Amino acid sequence: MLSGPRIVRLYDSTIPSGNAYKVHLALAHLEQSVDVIDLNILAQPSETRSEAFLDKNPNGRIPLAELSDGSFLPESNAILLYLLESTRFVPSDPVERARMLGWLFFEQYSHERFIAVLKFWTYWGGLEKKRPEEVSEWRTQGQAALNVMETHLRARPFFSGPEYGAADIALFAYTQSAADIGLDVSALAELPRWLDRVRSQPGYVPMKPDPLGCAPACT
Ligand SMILES: N[C@@H](CCC(=O)N[C@@H](CS)C(=O)NCC(=O)O)C(=O)O
Repeated sequence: MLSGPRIVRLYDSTIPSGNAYKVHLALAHLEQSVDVIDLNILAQPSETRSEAFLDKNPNGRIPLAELSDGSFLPESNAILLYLLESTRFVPSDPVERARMLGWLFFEQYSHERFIAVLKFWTYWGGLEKKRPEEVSEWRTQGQAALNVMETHLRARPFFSGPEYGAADIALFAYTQSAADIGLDVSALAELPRWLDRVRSQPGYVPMKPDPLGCAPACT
């Protein structure tokens, strides 16, 4: 990690959040621990929308890191990079580092906003409340993101350069649930191998389980 204020607290949610899990997995690899505060994001309104929380993160979302200087750092991939910069989990070669950043941006723009959202509504929100066209768009775009990952993995073992690192952590968080929420991974040979490579990294910790187990969409 760079020299700078330490992360002392992580605002997480009571239900499993892949975005918060990214930070937990990075902390586990670094053998660090922080205080955790779990907020109820299923409450109406979500506890992340209270005035007190919005003062900390005007975007009203977890994960949120609290730093030792009293300031706050939102956005899972920004927290990930802050924790892992200058460690073996971020390439030092400028081009490899930029490519790794590319995968962090891909994760947020082309992957998370479809697969994470589909996962949330499948397990927790009630998919039937959403318009079928919207759900179908999440599935199409989520599947497309998995295909892009598969293509990359045919040539390289990881997304963070030659070694496992920050982009692998970010992409693993929701990709691990793709099959459970009904995305079709049967034609993707490299993706499951990469999931196993991530699970076999020293210090790997699993995400807290979805209490409902396999979602209705995959039965
Ligand atoms: N781009 C953000 C997304 C964060 C996000 O969507 N958080 C969800 C939980 S995974 C949340 O806080 N939802 C509660 C709400 O929107 O009120 C990140 O990567 O950290």
